Amino acid sequence: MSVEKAEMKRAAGRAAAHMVEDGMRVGLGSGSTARAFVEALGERVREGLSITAIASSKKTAELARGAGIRVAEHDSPLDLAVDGADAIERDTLTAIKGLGGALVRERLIAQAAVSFVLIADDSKLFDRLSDSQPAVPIPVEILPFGWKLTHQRLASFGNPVLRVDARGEPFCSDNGNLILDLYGCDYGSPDDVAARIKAISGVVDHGLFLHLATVAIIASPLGISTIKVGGAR
Ligand code: A5P
Repeated sequence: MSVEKAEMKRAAGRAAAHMVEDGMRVGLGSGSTARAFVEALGERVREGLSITAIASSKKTAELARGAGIRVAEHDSPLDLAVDGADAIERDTLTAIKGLGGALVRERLIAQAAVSFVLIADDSKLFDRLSDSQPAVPIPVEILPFGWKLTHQRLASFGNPVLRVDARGEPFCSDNGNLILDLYGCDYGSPDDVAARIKAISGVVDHGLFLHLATVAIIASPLGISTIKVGGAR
């Protein structure tokens, strides 16, 4: 990652950390931009902010505890959740998430939050989600049981590729599942595609995050901009 990109992620993380208020229950995303948020939030906690956090991955939970943030079970609604994204559509704030492999818990957290905020550098922002193709696949978490059959069913949407880890072994999510990265999906109507993918037995969840984010904090070399659903700034 370039120094400039890392600084943009830190700027977005800091801006989101300033949205957190005393006493809040806060959802923590996963990935490098969410990490910047957790680090900035940790600084505020060390300065006296009192919050309870819910982490979307084992890695984020470890990072948060290390930063001095209290991490609890996900058992009640959240005031705010902050997470990164792989692609964000400017007007709708529809996002593709899950290249880090934490999409199931990320959605469980986003859905429980009164306000779900996306943070990203400007390379993640697209006028239309389809403009992010073919670079950004839709990650789909699936059960290991019968996975080849699930793979076959998903092939009617595009080209599903089994994700592997650094050793070339099938990637295993925090939930013990596999991930298929769906390339070349034609999702003219993302709602329809999302519903049809979710309806396949064996699919646990997919990375299309629709109608969840209310605000996106986008960092560019020029600074921070805040985008609301509908494109308002
Ligand atoms: C994790 O599963 C993902 O949803 C991440 O939020 C997403 O991949 C963005 O990650 P970066 O902030 O590292 O680009």
